[in-house]
Amino acid sequence: MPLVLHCIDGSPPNRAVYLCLKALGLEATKKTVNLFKMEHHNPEFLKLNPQHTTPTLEDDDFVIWDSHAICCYLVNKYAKDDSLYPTDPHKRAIVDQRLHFNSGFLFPRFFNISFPLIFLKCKEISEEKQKAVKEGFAFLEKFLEGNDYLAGPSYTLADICCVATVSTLVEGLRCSVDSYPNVQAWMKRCRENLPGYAEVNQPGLDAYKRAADRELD
Ligand SMILES: N[C@@H](CCC(=O)N[C@@H](CS)C(=O)NCC(=O)O)C(=O)O
Repeated sequence: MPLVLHCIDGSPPNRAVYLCLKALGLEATKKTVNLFKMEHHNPEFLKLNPQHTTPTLEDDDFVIWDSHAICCYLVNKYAKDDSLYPTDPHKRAIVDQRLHFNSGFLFPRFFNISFPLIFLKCKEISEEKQKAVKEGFAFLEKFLEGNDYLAGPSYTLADICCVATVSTLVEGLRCSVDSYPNVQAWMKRCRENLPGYAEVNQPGLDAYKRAADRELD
């Protein structure tokens, strides 16, 4: 079971996979893909993933990318129980909805701010982009009504994937969650209860924050 993860610590979807590996008690050999040096366009990497995104996972000769797909694959193949990704169709559908919410709604709103800021040195974060993030936080606030976690009373892949994005918006890009008490309480719960949060989410998040601070200060 030699898992190899092509990754970069600062990026939220990469840290979602780190959190998933921790929650499953799995180890992967990390191979850093330095996006600043355009290593994701190296021919060897493009052979693995023509879409040139990190994270990309190799499991023997099987290759899969997209953090959500990777996390689901890891649980389907290696989990000892279904707590992270329930097999009950209704419970799984809710987790899936939150995963698609992160993939199709929240992360793109992070990316719209992050890419111009970090890679194009465009320091202006427009009102419109900030409003788009707040819209995402408002939805999360609703999802969390009556629930400790995004898909029910215990953490799942939904929390793992979303918290990697949300923590980067809040701590890295200074997006305020002051008006979203459920989101604030959920972030605290994730920090305290997701296995390995301090070990595998926080350092990459801190590195991202340093890079963002250089542009925002
Ligand atoms: N939906 C994808 C997003 C992956 C993504 O955009 N990764 C960025 C880093 S945050 C990347 O590697 N970008 C390089 C590129 O798109 O060329 C996922 O969840 O894995």
